[in-house]
This record gives sequence, structure tokens and C-alpha cells, in this order.
Amino acid sequence: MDFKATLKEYQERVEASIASLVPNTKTRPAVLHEAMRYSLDAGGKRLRPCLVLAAHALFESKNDPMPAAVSIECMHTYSLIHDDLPCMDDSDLRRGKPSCHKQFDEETALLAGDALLTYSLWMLAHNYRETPKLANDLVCELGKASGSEHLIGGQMEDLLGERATPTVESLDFIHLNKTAALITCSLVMGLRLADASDEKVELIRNAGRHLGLAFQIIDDILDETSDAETMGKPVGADEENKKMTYPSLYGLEKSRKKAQEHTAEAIRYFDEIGGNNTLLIELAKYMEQRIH
Ligand code: GRG
Repeated sequence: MDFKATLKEYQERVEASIASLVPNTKTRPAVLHEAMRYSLDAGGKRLRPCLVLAAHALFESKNDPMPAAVSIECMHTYSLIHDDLPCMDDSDLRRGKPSCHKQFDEETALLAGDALLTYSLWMLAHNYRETPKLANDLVCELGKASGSEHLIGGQMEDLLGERATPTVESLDFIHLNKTAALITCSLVMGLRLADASDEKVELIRNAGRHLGLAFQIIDDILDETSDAETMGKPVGADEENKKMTYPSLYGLEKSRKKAQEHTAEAIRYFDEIGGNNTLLIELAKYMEQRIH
């Protein structure tokens, strides 16, 4: 299998489905839909939707995974819009472009995020209404993963950590919830759409936890090494940067080792699940290779 070509094809199909499934400026209020589309179209990697599609492709089924893939990208995009707001990270840029509240204004960005959040859950209930158990499972999975015990809870602990001395335990909590929860949810939704057994769903939940942690550690390493390279200073030398990351806590070498271990664990679970698992395994390896 040509892994990169398949990934590109998935990304293109996701982009086309976003264009057809999410309201656009023809729908009132135009500016709100423009802001939602602006952030959805701002150059994300589409990792979570691709994971939905790849997990769905593990086994044969009649269900269309695309509404779920778009739904989780809407949820992810809402979290990024809100994360950039002045009351949170106060970021002017997202993926090298003005963040939503800079391109529009704070009120519009807040509402665009709210609208993407509610739309993502509506999409699941609406598009899978002919298969009520599946619709229920998907709404429960995404609702739980994005709520106060996971995504929002991770964000809250991150904020609390900035106000106090963060601990190793809180770093793991933050990343398991801010990052791994939606990655796990993508895999679980894909597998539910493939009509897989609860036993296999539990295996992919474990894979998601490891893949999510690996993804975050890799993201931290790439951030740290590119900052250091760009600014001509040794890694970890930025005293102004108080945010706790894996490299700041463990150093680069140990962080690389941790990323490798989590990737290997994720692959072990993908192996155990079986089916057409080559794409998921290649994707996990590809993510990990970027830090060497
Ligand atoms: C505001 C409820 C709320 C949550 C915000 C997503 C988030 C939580 C914060 C953004 C900062 C951050 C580092 C989050 C960890 C998850 C992560 C690495 C997000 C970026 O995901 P990518 O790299 O993004 O998949 P793209 O741009 O490719 O879509």
C-alpha cells in the first residue's frame, strides 16, 4: 500500500465533505458561517478525521464514516478557536494565519467555536438517525471525550497548572485529556462505524491512549527543537516559557524514548485488533519518525 497517497486521498475527501456538510455563507448569519469555515479551512492536518476513516476501514461495513470524520474535525476546530482567545492562550496566530478572533473579532470567534461544538454533535445524531444505536454510541463517545472529564477538563488543569507549580502527574492528566481523548475518540468512532465488537473497541481505546500520548510528546519535541533552531539557543533555555512539556521535564533523549515506547504500544494494539491495519500502523510509525 502507498501509505502517503492513501493519506492524501483521505485528506482530500475530508476537505470535500467539510465543504458539503458544514453550513456556508449562503446561510444566515453569513459572518458566523464564514468564521466557522475560516478556521475549518485554515490548513489543519486532518489527523482526527483520517483516524476515523482508517479505523473504519479495518473491517467491512455499510456505514458512511464521513459525517463522523467531519464531526470530530468540527469539535477539534472549536477547541482551537477557544484556546486562542485572549482569556485562554491569547494567540494571534494559528497555523501561521491570524487566529479566528484576530481575523474576525472576539465575539464572533467565541460564537463560531460554540456553533462548531454544537454542530458536531448534531451532525452525528442527524446523519446516523437511521441506525439509532450507532448514532447513540457516537454521540456518547464524542460528548464524553470533549466534556469536563476529558478535553475541557484537560484544558482546565492546564490553566490551573499555569497558576501553580505543575507536577508530572498533572502533565500526564493534561495530555491524556487535551490530546489523547479526541484521538482515542476518532479511533473508537471509526471502529463503531465498522460494526466491530466491544472487545475490539476496548483494544483500540488502549491504542488511542498510547497514540495520543506519543502525538503530544512528538509535538512537544518538534516545538522545542524548532524554537531552539530558529532562535539560535540551546534547547530548554527559554526561561520565559513556563509551560511544562515532556522535553522540559525529561529532556529530549528521554522524551524521544517515551514517544517510541508509546508508538510501539499503539502498534501492538493495532496488531491485536487485526483487519486492514496497515494504514494505522504506517501512520503511527510516520508520526514517530518525524523526531529523528
Ligand atoms: C478550549 C476546550 C478547549 C480546549 C483546548 C486543543 C486545545 C484544548 C488546546 C490547543 C493547544 C494544544 C497543544 C493542544 C493539544 C492538542 C493538540 C496537539 C492540538 C493540535 O492538533 P493538531 O496538530 O492540529 O492535529 P491541526 O492544526 O493539524 O489541526
